[in-house]
Amino acid sequence: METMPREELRKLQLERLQNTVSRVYDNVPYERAKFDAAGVSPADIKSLDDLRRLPFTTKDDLRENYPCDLFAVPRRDVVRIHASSGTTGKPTVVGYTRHDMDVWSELIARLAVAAGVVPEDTAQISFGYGLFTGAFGLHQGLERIGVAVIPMSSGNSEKQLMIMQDFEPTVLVATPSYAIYLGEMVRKAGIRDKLKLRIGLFGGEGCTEGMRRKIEEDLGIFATDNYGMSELIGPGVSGECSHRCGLHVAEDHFFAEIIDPETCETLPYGEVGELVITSLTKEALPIIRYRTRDIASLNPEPCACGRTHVRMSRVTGRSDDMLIIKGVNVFPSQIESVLMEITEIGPHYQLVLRREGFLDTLEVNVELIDGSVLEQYSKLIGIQEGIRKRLHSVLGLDTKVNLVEPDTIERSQGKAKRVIDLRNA
Ligand code: DLL
Repeated sequence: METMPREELRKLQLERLQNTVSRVYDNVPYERAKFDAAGVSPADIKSLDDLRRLPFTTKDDLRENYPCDLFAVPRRDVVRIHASSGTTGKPTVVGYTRHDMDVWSELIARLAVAAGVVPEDTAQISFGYGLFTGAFGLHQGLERIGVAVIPMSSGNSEKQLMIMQDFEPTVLVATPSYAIYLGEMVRKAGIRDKLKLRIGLFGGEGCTEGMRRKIEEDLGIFATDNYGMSELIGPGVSGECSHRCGLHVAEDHFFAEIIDPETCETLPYGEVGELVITSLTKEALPIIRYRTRDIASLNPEPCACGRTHVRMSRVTGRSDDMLIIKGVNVFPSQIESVLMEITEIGPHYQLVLRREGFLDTLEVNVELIDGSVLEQYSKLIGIQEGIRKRLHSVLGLDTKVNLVEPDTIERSQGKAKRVIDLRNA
């Protein structure tokens, strides 16, 4: 499936799309009403291009149908329910049939094998077990390969290190921000040589190349970036192979488009925009044209690994986490890239937005590696100014840079919350 010629793949996608659209139309009244309002029916889908005629699905559609009204199968066929980690209001709820579970495991197994995981490996899963799809998703997929799985969950970092030394896992599964925290603890404890870790399967949030390098150095691993979202299946939508030149989208199960988030027009391959994904095989919760809000681009060229599925760039931000400061569009990942180049500071930072009068200000709080610099005024000012100038040239925006003591910025055990927006507080 992963190396299928693209022509053949497109035929398979069309067949699966037609099937999905019919199932949605027949079984989900809310979706049928949306199709009817848009004047389109399953019979109109004669080619993959016809997909553009179908209405989008958004997080609001899921919220309006809370908890399970978008399910396309009766409850007796549902074997698992997860929910997204919504920060406000009710979570969005997602369901799986036995077949969905089987596909999910297969997709995770693919990602792990693409990263170099083998049956002899042992994996420490440091994603939080619960409604979040990350832990269970990776768990099932790694078991499918024959990996010995340690369901560690997140948190209790001292114990994570103990298990890491005693059970000798070779694979670490975590969010990049938790991995950076664990890596830092490993470095401080001077136990890197005692670990057998060799591969990191990371995902659930973005991570710049600079951040990845730091994690790899601290833990002595090779790490891949894996993308997904609960609404579509969870992890398993796309992931890097060992060549690490884009994330292969599992195109036999998902159809990916990039749209202009303003006009909603589909953009050609190569252009950057909002990722929109249609599930092609999901049974319990099939999703048509889901607006992920994640910003990326697609590359259909075959990869050196031989896989033919389209590669997605790493996600550079979400259209809804783009900060607009004094009219300038800023993605937190741009700031992270700048910070990662500076040798005197560590990987922990926080962005604080305030409104002073009518003006927005951006404060960048970042930890020094060596706290004694705080007592060396001219050195401190030198580092601060260097960062401020570099940020100004990249963002075109003035920032206030605060260098703080090591270990003072809150560590994350799941997805990091790096932006604190106090503008409407
Ligand atoms: O985070 C699924 C997942 C778990 C993927 C573990 C990979 C590994 P949600 O909690 O629904 O699902 O959050 C989905 O997280 O729309 C992105 O904004 C972000 N995200 C997930 N993976 C990545 C990634 C899981 N590799 C939302 N890079 C998505 C950047 C990511 N952002």
